[in-house]
Amino acid sequence: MTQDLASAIAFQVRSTSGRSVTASTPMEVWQGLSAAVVGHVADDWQATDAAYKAGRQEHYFSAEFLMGRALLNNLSNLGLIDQTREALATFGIDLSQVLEQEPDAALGNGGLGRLAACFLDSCATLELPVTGYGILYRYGLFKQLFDNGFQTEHPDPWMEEGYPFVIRREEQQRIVRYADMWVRAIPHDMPITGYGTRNVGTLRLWKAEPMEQFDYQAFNSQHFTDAIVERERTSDISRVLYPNDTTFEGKVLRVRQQYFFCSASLQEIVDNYIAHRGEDLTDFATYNSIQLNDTHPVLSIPELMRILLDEHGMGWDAAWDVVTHTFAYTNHTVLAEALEKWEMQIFDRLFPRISEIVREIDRRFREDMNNRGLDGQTIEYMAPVSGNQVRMAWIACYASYSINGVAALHTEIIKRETLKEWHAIWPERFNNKTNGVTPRRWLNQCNPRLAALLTEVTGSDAWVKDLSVLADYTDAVDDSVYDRINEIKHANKVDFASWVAEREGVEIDPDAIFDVQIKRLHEYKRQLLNAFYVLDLYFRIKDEPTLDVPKRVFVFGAKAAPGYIRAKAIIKFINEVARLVNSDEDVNSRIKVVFVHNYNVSPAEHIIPAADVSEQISMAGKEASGTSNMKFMMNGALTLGTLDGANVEILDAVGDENAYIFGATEEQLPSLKRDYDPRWHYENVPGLKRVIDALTDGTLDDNGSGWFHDLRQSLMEPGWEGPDVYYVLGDFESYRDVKDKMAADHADSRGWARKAWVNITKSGRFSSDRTIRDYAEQVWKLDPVKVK
Ligand code: GPW
Repeated sequence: MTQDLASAIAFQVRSTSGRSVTASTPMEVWQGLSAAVVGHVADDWQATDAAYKAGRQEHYFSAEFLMGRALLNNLSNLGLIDQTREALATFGIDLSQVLEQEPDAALGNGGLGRLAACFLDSCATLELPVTGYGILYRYGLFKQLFDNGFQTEHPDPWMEEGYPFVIRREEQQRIVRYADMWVRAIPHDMPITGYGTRNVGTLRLWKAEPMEQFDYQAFNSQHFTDAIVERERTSDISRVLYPNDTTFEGKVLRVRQQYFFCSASLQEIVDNYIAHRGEDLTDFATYNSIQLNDTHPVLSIPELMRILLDEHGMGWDAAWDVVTHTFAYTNHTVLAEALEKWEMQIFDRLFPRISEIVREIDRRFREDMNNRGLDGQTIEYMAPVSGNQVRMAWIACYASYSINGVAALHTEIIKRETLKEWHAIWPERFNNKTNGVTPRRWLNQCNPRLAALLTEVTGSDAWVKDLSVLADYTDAVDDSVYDRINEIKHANKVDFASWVAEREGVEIDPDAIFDVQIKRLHEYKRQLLNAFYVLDLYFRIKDEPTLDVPKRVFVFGAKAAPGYIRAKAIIKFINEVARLVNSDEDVNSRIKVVFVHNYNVSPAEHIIPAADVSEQISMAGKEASGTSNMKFMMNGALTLGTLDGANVEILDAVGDENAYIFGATEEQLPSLKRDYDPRWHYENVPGLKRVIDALTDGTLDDNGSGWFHDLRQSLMEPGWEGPDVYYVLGDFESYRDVKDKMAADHADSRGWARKAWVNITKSGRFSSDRTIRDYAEQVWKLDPVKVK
């Protein structure tokens, strides 16, 4: 078998590189091996596609899929890792070196995009007929570098060297029509393998291309450059991922992108329905359901109306009936700045027919609400169109048969506040689906040492497909397992330390506590609170050089949206704190700070298995769920967090003794903030003044940008929403207390390991398999379809 595999790989590598395997570069080996894997699944993929298309299907519409690397994931799902390692070894090639060649497919910003990727993995593993639809961005999320501590952004042309995991399906192209241009949408399919199944699902990513490769008329005349420019204009649509996370940017190109993938996907889904069941689309929703990943794909609602009305001659009421049984909407945030509102004029200009349909939805909505006896003010507030704005979340709520939040607390908040008017009318539409993450990538693949221990303790690898089995072992192990847990964590930290040394040029001690905060940079996530702790600890050690503090490494990873200056200021601040701490011989043997640049999926796979402490410190009520909290838990890191998002449910699963919770609760905050005075905390909480003053007293240098002065102001001076909107000063003292306590507790290594073990074994609820089963049973009404 190894021989067969070896020759299959050799054949593909030679075809890719035009050289013998041994003379090929590691990148060429990656290319060839990846192509061999696609070849390996081809027949099953085709069979799965045919089987899924014949029955009821779920379609997951998302502007983002943060897939990360594909090769190891596929080898693992297909059970080919050992064979592949041996086959490569016959050529003297090291598999792990080949795996590190692969670029991340970073077609997403953060949690929302990565959630979509975990969901696809679970759907394939559970053999559910689900297809993902999105955009094939030529440039993924920007690459982040630091220049003197400042973030700089660089393009990420992730496919430019060739990417075997997407297959162009030229013949299945559709045309997307805008008032000012028509565009070809070319599907590019990625196979989605599942663990221990022959089902292979599909992620379909659309690429925009001009109708004609060239306008030959112009090409042959003096208008050569015009022809090129026109060509660029259409390709622009799928050129780049917008780098905003939880912030809406009202750019025309962004609406074009959204309409582009919605229209192309719906055309295909409707065509497939007709091919199987004929021209009468009345039963469309019996065979199709569409999950809207936030409001980015909400243009699908008027677009499906248009297709049913204009292209299939349905009446409004019949079409609306189909639409309102097709769509389900997931809300991912309560932040007002994320709510998508488009200017009506943009719709008028790009797609006047969609404008017309949206206005008609609005007219009927108002009439409907009037008949229900709602007052004028409420109707105006809820209306799909108001002033010159189209409100995408309101359209989603009006047209969807299901509306869900992504953690229990978040769902309660949207019912009580964000979407309360909708909940009052349609309470039955609301449901919670707490997020999850795939244990394949986030445990089995990234932490092979822990995976082996789990298999040993439980007697089989069944946990990979059913993480809940681990709960039987929470109390069923002895000290020898806790010792193994500590050995594994230590070995992972040694690996991580060498990765950091090579990638960031910082030496860290594997015996220190690794305390990690990795997520997009946002004020509400409060990386600043963490950095203030570090700076305060630095001052404490300087004050009292004999202070007995456990060794610590503080790890950060975060990208800021390029236009979010306050977030960029926080990055600069953390980098300056790192410079101060790491270069001070009085402290740098005890504490270090590492800011991992260009944080992404594959760095996360190196960082998370080595973490002792998982920082989940958002202001309560602001983080809808969080998903890195779940990844850390699975890998035995203890949560240091607020009662926010899914942290609440993690605490519930592990118990008070096995998590470190601090800070104001969502319930307490309104009254705490009513007469909140950050200056009081600044004056009265020991150490806080010194830390805040360090922003502007010359301790730290912002290189004349004025950014640190602005940071100080945002905390101390009354502003539009008041000073210190995210309660950083208010929560500082309780954060410091709990974090100090946590560090002290780490000294009891068996006690710590026991807590880690509880976290690992109680993480079953946070597998995306559980989440997807809940969606399938409760929202999608979808049964598995086993292909072979
Ligand atoms: F604003 N989330 C995200 F709600 O990563 F659309 N990007 C986004 O644009 C939005 C939400 C949006 C995140 C949430 O912040 C996080 O709490 C949640 O765990 C994640 O979505 C997945 O649900």
